[in-house]
Amino acid sequence: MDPAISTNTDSLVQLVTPEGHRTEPSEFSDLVADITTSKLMDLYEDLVVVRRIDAEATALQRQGELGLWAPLLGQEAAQVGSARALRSDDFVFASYREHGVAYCRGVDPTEMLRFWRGSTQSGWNPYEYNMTTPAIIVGAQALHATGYGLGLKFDGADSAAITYFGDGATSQGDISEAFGFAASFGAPVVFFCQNNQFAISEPVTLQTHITIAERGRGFGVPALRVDGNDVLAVLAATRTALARARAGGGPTLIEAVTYRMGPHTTSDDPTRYRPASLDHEWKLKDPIDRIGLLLEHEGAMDHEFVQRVQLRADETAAELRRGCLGTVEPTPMSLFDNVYSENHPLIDEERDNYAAYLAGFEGA
Ligand SMILES: Cc1ncc(C[n+]2csc(CCOP(=O)(O)OP(=O)(O)O)c2C)c(N)n1
Ligand SMILES: [Mg+2]
Repeated sequence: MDPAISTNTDSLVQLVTPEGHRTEPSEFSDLVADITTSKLMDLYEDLVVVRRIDAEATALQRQGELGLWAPLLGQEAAQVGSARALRSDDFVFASYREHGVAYCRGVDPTEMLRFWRGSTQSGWNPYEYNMTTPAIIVGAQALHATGYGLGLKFDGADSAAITYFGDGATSQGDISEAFGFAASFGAPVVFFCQNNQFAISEPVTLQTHITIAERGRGFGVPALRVDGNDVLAVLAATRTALARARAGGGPTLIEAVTYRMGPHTTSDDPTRYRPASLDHEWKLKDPIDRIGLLLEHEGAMDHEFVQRVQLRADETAAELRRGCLGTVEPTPMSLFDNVYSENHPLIDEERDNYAAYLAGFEGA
């Protein structure tokens, strides 16, 4: 691209370098001054446990126990850092990849899997965790968050909505509409974009010639670019955006620059479109390694702590596997339940037809 027309001048907010060193103090580091060593250790544990949940779910899919899984490998810091900035009364509108956010909201890992196993049409009860179930329609959830945010404003509530979507989603009309609407009406929404560099096989460089942050600004949404593999920077950026929303300042877009280290889903083979050199480049920016190194530099990475985290990850993975294998599958006929709150002639007809179809297998 011609540098003369490039407006890509945004720098990244970073508080911890990939080598595990803190950057110079800044307004952002002030925002996480309360993160003591022990709180940093908790964040590290979150990152490790979330990666383990993801690895176990990927393995379950490979073993035929799940129909599909959308791995988050590499995006742990973006998810944990943002989710740990939220209050329980904030509402999360997620895409299909936010297992780390769901974990931080308290969703039971086995509850996360049921959707991917095809054992439920949706997932958990959104009101139990103030988090929606996975949205497959790319970008749609940003509109839902905007509408919810406006509702909060009308109610005079001081909570906020946050919506997660990818880099590719910013090419969808839904995201543009959500940006425009939220900016015009001052909706208390945090637009959290995980720019993981790819939309399936499409690189972000093809999606946009300006930064994603600038896409938001074009609609009047103030935007921040943050190192998405730096859990502290993400926490600081999300805190700022939430504070703005709560104070009546309207929406903020956070572009968390990260990398999807694995495939788009378990049905995808990234070696078909992604050079190994790019994987290698990003491996050096691993979100878990850098906090591990920081803790090591600060003398907190002792044997006891490492063991504790390992045990927690192992226990969570074992529980998830037990829960998945122990799923009580719904009966085929339950497919027709809860479509409408009352009987509906079309559903009644389809139910009868399907029962007759199933009866055809009896004695076969
Ligand atoms: C409206 C719509 N169009 C296309 C798809 C198919 N699709 C599923 S995921 C995806 C790519 C999304 O990429 P991105 O927004 O970067 O999110 P990521 O998967 O990288 O987290 C596409 C095109 C869809 N689910 N919904
Ligand atoms: Mg993407």
